[in-house]
Amino acid sequence: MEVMPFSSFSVTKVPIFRSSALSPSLNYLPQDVCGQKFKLKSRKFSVCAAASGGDSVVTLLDYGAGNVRSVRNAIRYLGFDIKDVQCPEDILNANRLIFPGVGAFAAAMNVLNQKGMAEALCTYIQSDRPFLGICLGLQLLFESSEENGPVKGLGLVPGVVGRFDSSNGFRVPHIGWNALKIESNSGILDDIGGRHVYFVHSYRAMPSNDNKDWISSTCNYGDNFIASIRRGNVHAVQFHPEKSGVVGLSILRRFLQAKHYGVQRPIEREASKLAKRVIACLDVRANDRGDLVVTKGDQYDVREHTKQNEVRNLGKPVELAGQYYKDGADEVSFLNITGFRDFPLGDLPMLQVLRYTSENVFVPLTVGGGIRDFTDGNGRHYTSLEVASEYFRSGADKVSIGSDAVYAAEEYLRTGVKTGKSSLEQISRVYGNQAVVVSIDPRKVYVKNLDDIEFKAVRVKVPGPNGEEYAWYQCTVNGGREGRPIGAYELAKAVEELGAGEILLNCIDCDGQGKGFDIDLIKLISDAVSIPVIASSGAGAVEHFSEVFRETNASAALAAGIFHRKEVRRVISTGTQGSINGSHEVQGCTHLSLPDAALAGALFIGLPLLREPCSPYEY
Ligand code: 1PR
Repeated sequence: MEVMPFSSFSVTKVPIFRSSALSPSLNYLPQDVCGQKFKLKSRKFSVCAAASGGDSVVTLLDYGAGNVRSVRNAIRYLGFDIKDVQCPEDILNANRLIFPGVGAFAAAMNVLNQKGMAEALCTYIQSDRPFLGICLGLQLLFESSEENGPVKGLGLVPGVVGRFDSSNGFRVPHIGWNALKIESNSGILDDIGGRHVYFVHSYRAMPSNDNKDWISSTCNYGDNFIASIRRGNVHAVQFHPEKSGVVGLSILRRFLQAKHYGVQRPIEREASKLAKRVIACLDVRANDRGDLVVTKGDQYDVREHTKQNEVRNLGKPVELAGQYYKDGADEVSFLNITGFRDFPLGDLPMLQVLRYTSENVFVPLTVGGGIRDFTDGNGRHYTSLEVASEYFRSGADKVSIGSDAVYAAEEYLRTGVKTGKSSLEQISRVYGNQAVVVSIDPRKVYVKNLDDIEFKAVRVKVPGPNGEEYAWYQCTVNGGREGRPIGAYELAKAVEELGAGEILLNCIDCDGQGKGFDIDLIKLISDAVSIPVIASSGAGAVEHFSEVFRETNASAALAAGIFHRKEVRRVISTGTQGSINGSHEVQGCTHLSLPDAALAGALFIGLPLLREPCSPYEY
């Protein structure tokens, strides 16, 4: 196969291997990382004939750049043990290797180069040893990436990794659930059919003549992009099998067992459009006895209106999260609602909740509350980045920032300067903006005239108590306790610029009321930004979900009370576990074409068909 030259440097092909057992296309590599010209540490690597570890051992390449806990949990859940790569020889000695790339392309390549692992990886892959790259672990196999670059990759697969184009209305990052178009015999995807898998990424590799022999599936998000590649025993996927529920676990298991694939003909099917997500939210706090409980407020008041005035206790966080996962939630969010006043790293139970939950919940987990710089009672200072890192290490895939993002946005709008020091900027720089959600807690303020207010206001569908036709949405901090001089619109635009990857848009007025989402607010914000917006607060009936997806450009809808009160026992999954023939799919800015009734029907309580048939995905 010809290796395409790419703009930043020229590629000269050099023979690396002479083994006739190798696929011819693996005999030549660009002379960057895997060749002689950019020698790393000039070792002579060879793959051990008798690889180490038994059949139940998986070697994991975790170069320490982020959260690979979910991958670990999924591997263990499937009954395999993990051997961590400590040195390049561990790669060469692996029986099967999983490389869950996380973080930024350049940082990952730096680590791989510095540790001599890039060369070992190339050697291992060229020898057609069992390999599975995940997300960045797929991108790194290509020649280069435009992410903060161009930056050279391993150069095993022809092509340049580029950013999704958001100018055509597609929100970047691409976050959510898609079905794939199987392009060739993928082996590990043999059973996937029209089922959805979870993506979260801003960069992607595109199909071309030069890499077409590698491509096993593609997906579409504005452009056609490569969803997976396969050559022999070498696989890599852009999506996250470890976060794709039972379907993802099945893909992982096929790779780990590596016995049953390779015989089935791919099913002809187009890739799906991005599905709207439904997120189950658990507001968590310590009750008056100090136990961490799931609670739920009415307009943020979480205390019972009784003599004792106790915190409303709706159950145990780990149990409820597990239940919602089983019921088909596309994602689960924990909000540590008193995190603004307690120090979250002192709140070890919350970290434990994350650890236990992530052992059995294989869809994305978000955690929020208390992400800010903090000095504890002993004078030890913790940065917000350290707080977030602890959350990621404990199993979170995304963190959500509330109050601190408001302060950062105010500062940015006042000075016009991005200091790079806010929690939002720091965390998104290190973990990527797809890992940072900003949670907005606005309160509706009615006004008579647009001129009465300096913030963006909307004409409301239902006039205010004194006949006001307009309203603006005032941001609050500290769990709604303090109003700030900034509107939700101004905040959303500012945090997008500062590096937020997603917006969780609550509404204090609607919270817990069960009367539906605030459509005016959600339309205002989802039209204003090009990152995904999660509509939150007010869901009380299945129709409210269809309404918010039909009337606004929200990418996801989050609810709490409706699930806790068991009014909708099955989570209304549009993307994943409960995908109903892809019927809820919507693309970019276009609206749901599905009639309300059909969606509402699909969202119906306890509808057993919401789950895919267990076989062949049962364990
Ligand atoms: O400011 O960074 O410490 O973050 C605190 C986080 O805790 C924020 O995300 C904030 O939204 C949340 N929070 C603080 N106080 C409360 C409270 O309820 N007293 N909960 C609170 C926010 C709102 C939603 C809720 C939806 C759906 N809860 O998350 O789950 O409104 O509810 P519904 O479907 O029942 O209507 P920081």
